[in-house]
Amino acid sequence: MTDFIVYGVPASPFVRKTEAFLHHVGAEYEFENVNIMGMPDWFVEISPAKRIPVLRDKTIGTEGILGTIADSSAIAVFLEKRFNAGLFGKDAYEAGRIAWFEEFADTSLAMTIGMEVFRPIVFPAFGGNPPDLEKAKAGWNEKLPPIWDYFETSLEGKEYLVGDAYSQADIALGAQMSQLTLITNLPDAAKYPNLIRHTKLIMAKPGFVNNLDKAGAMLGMVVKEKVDLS
Ligand SMILES: N[C@@H](CCC(=O)N[C@@H](CS)C(=O)NCC(=O)O)C(=O)O
Repeated sequence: MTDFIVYGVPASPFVRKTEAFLHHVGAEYEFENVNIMGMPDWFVEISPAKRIPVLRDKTIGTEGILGTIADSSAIAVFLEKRFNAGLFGKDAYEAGRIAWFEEFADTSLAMTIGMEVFRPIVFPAFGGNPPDLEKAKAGWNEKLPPIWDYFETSLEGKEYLVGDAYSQADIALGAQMSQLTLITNLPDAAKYPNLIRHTKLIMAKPGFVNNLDKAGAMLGMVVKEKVDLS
C-alpha cells in the first residue's frame, strides 16, 4: 500500500519530473496510465487543463479532486513541502533561480523539442511512416541551439544549475534533454560539453533510470529505430 498515485504516461517528460522527485525523496507510488488521445471524464475532472501528470496523495483523498495536484511544477512544490525535500535551494535567490530554470525548461525547451523534433519523428511512426527528417533537422539545427547555448553557459564550471546541489532545476532540464535519447541522439558533446555532462549525470539518477526504462520500452514499440540527427 503506497501513499501516492501518478497518473500519466512514462514517455512524458513532465511525468518524468514527478517520478524523479518521488524517487529522490524515497516515496513509493503506484502508476496509472492515462490515454492522452482520449482522456476519460474522471481524468479531465482532476486535470481540467487536460495535461499529464496528476499526482494523488491518498492520505488526503482517494477519489475525485480531493488529494490530487495537477501540473508537474505544482506537484514539485507540494512534494517539497510534504517531504522537506531540499530541492528548492538554500535561500530565496536560489529558489527563484530554480523556478526560472524549471519554467524555461518546461516551456521553451519542452515546446521546441516536442513540436520540432519529437512530433516529426513519432507522429508519422504511429502510421508506420518514415520521420519528417527535414522538419526534425531544421528544429535540431536552428531552433534548439540558442536554448542549448543558454543552458551550456549556465552550467559553466558547475555540476548543477543552481548552487552546488541537485535541485528541481536539474530535474526539469534533465527531464526534457533525456526525452531526446528516446528517439534520437543527444547534441554534440564537443559543442555542449557542460550540457551533455549534466544530462548524463541527471539521467543516471535512479528516478530517471526507472522512468526512461519504461518510456523507452513504450516508445520503442512505435519508433523502431532511433533517428540520427547529428
Ligand atoms: N505544465 C504542464 C505540462 C504538461 C504537459 O504538457 N503534458 C503533455 C504530455 S508531455 C500532455 O498532457 N499533453 C496532452 C495533450 O496535449 O492533449 C506540467 O508541467 O505538468
